[in-house]
Amino acid sequence: MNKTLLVSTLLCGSALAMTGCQTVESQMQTGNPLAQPTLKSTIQTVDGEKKEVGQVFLRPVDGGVQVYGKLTNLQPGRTVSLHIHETGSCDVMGKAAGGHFNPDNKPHSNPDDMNGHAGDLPNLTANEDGVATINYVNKKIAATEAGKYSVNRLAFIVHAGVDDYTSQPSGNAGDRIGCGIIVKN
Ligand SMILES: [Cu+2]
Ligand SMILES: [Zn+2]
Repeated sequence: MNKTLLVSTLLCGSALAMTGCQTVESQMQTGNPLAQPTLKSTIQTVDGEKKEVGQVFLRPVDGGVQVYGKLTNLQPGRTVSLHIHETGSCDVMGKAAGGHFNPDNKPHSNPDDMNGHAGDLPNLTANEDGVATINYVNKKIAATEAGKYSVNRLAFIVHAGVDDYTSQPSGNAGDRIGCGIIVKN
């Protein structure tokens, strides 16, 4: 930790120095490419094997949360869907993760629709190596440790099929094939 950051952090505890505290926080909110992810998830198959099939990170950026990482071990060219589900459990072949994260009681929709589930995310297509990358700014969640929109301790679910962004309650996305609990980085 450099000296400036250390000083700012120490000042955060003082009511007389809130400006210094906000400076550190606002640095994290500006999309600074050096800002570290605050949350992460290791995606595993939902079968007993629990093979690692992806890594996804989350960090606050301007206007939302950057969700970025990759899924691996997919059939080349295959399109799968990914959501944030409301319960941080991968038990019962991923079913224990429940429905899509939906703190404002909205319908399932296109991830860019502000009137849709907070946990909705874009479909991902695997390249010739079976790797699908995600790099998406979700404007409806928080990468904070707690709070109404925090996704800490929730779960990513990978589905075998394509999300049609329309069918209720979950886009007719098919079987759950991967799952990862979201934890503090
Ligand atoms: Cu899902
Ligand atoms: Zn949804």
